[in-house]
Amino acid sequence: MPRLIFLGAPGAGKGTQSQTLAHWLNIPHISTGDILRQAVAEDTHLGQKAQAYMGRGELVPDQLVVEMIRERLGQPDAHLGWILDGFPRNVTQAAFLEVLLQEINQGCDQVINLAVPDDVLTTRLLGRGRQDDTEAVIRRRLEVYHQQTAPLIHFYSDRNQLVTVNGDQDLEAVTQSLLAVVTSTPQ
Ligand code: B4P
Repeated sequence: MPRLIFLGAPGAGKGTQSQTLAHWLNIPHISTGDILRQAVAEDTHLGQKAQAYMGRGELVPDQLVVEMIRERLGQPDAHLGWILDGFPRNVTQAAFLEVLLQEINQGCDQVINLAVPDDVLTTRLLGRGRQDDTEAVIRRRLEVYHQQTAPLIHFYSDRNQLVTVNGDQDLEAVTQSLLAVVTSTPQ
């Protein structure tokens, strides 16, 4: 069963596509954004801490997110495969994940970068209209992406794990491109 990481800017379609792929491959879809939004909705201790960062379009502090991932990857349904959507988001988180995967004797098969131009991202996010999809917050999220998350493209290409897929196609075409990549890799 594959273990996949989805990289991409906000609105690149990580959530949309990784949900489809996880269903197709019958593996858990682990979205840090979804876990954090649920924590906010349930007003947990984590949610109370995360809310302000998310509302400003900033990354939630690493120590909160890495503990969330450690706990989630330790659950029984994650032993055979997973898709990580929205994690890692910076080099610190990527380094943590490498150590964690060694500790739990797992590897990552592929890192998929969904590439979409910034102007398309903004249009998509404004159309979605989630609480953090206002113009000012989207601008900040894109800045944070370019400063903190985009360096992961080099991090993973240096490790020969990166595959880039054109995310600027209609939903079905992106899914087909992803399936072609995932099913062509021996697991
Ligand atoms: P996320 O939940 O990860 O959200 P995202 O990056 O904005 O969206 P995604 O790329 O998944 O877009 P989607 O498929 O939904 O993060 C939210 C916040 O949580 C962050 O800003 C941060 O504060 C916090 N956070 C999360 N992970 C963290 C971490 N590891 N560390 C610290 N903080 C963290 O698509 C968007 C829209 O585009 C949808 O409306 C969709 O329908 C549309 N769309 C998708 N593909 C399309 C296509 N091919 N054509 C047309 N429309 C398309």
